[in-house]
Amino acid sequence: MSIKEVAEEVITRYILRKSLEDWIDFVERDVVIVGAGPAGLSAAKYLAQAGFKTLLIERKLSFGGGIGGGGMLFHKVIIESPADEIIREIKCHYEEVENGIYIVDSAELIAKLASAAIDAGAKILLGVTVDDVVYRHGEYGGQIVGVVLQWTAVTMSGLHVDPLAIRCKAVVDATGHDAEVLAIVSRKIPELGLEIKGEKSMWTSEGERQILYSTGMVAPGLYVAGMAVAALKQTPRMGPIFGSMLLSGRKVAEEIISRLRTS
Ligand code: 48H
Repeated sequence: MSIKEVAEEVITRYILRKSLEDWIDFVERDVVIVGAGPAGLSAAKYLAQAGFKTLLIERKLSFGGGIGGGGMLFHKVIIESPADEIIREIKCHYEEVENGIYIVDSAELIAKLASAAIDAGAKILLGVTVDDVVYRHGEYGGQIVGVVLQWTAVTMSGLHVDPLAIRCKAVVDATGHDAEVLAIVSRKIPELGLEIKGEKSMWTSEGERQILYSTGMVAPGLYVAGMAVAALKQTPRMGPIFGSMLLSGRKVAEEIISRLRTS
């Protein structure tokens, strides 16, 4: 077997050309989701499935967020009903250990969720950090209309490099415990009235219920899903159970779909 010879400049040329073609397409999106954890991946799957141009931006070079850590690094996470509908949809293997309580391998859940989002048409950018939003103030008040991006490597280096921005109709904060996008908005756009109070100590069932209840729009153009909801609403953490994360992603997608279709 002879392996095809590929010149170095050919590799460079195609990577640059094809990446820039994609980036030019990313400049205007229907929805930008920040954070490729369980909530962000689930939201991306449902939004892309509904035909919306969906971009998922992840700071790290891998997706899955907190799923990979399982429960204290043991490689399993719990899912409870009705989120089993979602794990069946993405064809993730599971075992029902008690009525309505399911256990899955964390690595498989990451892979199947990401694959479902990508197959539905969502684009995922790794190694990119959202470090601000784009904001407009008009006659009817303020609105988030985009996000500001920087390479994670640049943010880590401390170099002063001005970022780029992209425009979208909806931004979802799915950044987990720190609710990073909401924290930026709370600091820089106080007139939107967002305050990050921080999550409460563990109370699994109440935490799961309240995440789902409070998922949705928090300011015009800005939505929250997953653990970021707990940081905003000061609701309890829940440990390594992921039903509400998956359902929160689906709920935020449904709300955005319905708002964008009627606007
Ligand atoms: C780009 C960013 C930025 C940024 C962060 O932490 P996650 O897994 O978040 P969720 O809400 O999908 O899931 C939470 C879950 O994993 C968890 O922690 C639970 C259930 N905890 C319970 C408990 O009791 O502790 O994923 C967020 C992702 C991560 O991959 C971050 O790297 C990424 O967002 N991210 N990406 N720009 N500014 N900030």
